[in-house]
Amino acid sequence: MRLLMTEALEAIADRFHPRERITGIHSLGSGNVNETFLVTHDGRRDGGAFVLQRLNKSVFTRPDLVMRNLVALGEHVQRRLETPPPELQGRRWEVPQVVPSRQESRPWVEHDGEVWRSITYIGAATTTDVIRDCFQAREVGYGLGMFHSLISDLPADSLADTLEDFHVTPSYLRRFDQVLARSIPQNPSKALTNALAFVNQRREGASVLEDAVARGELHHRPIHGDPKINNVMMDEATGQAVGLIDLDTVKPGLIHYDIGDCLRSCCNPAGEEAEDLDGVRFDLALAESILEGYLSVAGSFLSEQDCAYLPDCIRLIPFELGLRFLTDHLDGDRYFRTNHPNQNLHRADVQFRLTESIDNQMPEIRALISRLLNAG
Ligand code: GN1
Ligand code: MG
Repeated sequence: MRLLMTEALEAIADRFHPRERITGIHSLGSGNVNETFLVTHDGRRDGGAFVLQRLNKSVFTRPDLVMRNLVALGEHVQRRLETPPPELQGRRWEVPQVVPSRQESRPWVEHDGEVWRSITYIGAATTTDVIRDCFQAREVGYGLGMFHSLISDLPADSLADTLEDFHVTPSYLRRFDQVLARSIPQNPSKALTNALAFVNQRREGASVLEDAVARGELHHRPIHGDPKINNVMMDEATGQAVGLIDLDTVKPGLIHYDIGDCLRSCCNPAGEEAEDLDGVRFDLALAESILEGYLSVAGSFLSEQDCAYLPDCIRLIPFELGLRFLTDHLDGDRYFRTNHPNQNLHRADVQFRLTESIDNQMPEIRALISRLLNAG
């Protein structure tokens, strides 16, 4: 963690905790959208640390609604935990809570036109960018299942839609077409030519989940929206999942978006920023452990139709993320933060390689899912 005690950051942190008691401000995590810091202090409140975040206002255009969702979610899950579900027996489960600002009545502060908020830090737990083994994979699956279970009775209409068309693949495709039409690349590189061709070969299947929603086969429920591997906190001592973080995208959607996103991020052992594309692959054994963990908690609330679309979401969500990265590359890297010019193109290539690997294993993936569902 990099230490970053600038005057501006200290002044913002002071709006949540007296600055004379703050002992350090470090950058935290590797998010592509918001900017995140860990503030440590010598007080006992919040266990000596809290998370400070600058919300990306061009992505989250209504920070007030993001914060309202966070508060509603936190209150709901706290209530549910008063009578913990049997699957939580003997385990720890934590929910990041909004930390109020010291002076304002609203739970965020503005500084130089930017929106900052603070949430509690889950101590004695860590995240990882690349999965270690099947035990950890099972725990990630359990974590997502527990999260879905705890929010399954939060009425979907009590959550605002803070990111319209998030994970609606046909909308990303429309946007891709618009961006491409106005910025047709001159002398495209081989990588770009291949990526564009990849999208065109697969555009037909992009509406599989939304078509199922339109036919009434799948229904929206509260979801996490971004359950990638490094958003699942693991207990430092036991290695068990203890909670999901990064809750800004919690809103109504399909649980399939979450399952697809979790698998695409965990089952590629080379990671999202893999340098060597040849190392990118979809690992079936990890997928099995994640799904096993997920179904051990969530199996009981999946309908037959929900189950029928599981293989589709596993194939779709990596394609969708690749498409989002590629569109942003063509659009001048305005959405996903980058450190070098072709980073979003390379990220797209990684997701497209993963999609190919999934495609090549579709019969095995279908067989695996039927086996797990029949066992449950
Ligand atoms: C973004 O900011 P971060 O890294 O938590 C994105 C996700 C992508 C992810 C890929 C709001 O999440 O949808 O899957 O990058 N979040 C948003 O790393 O677009
Ligand atoms: Mg996120």
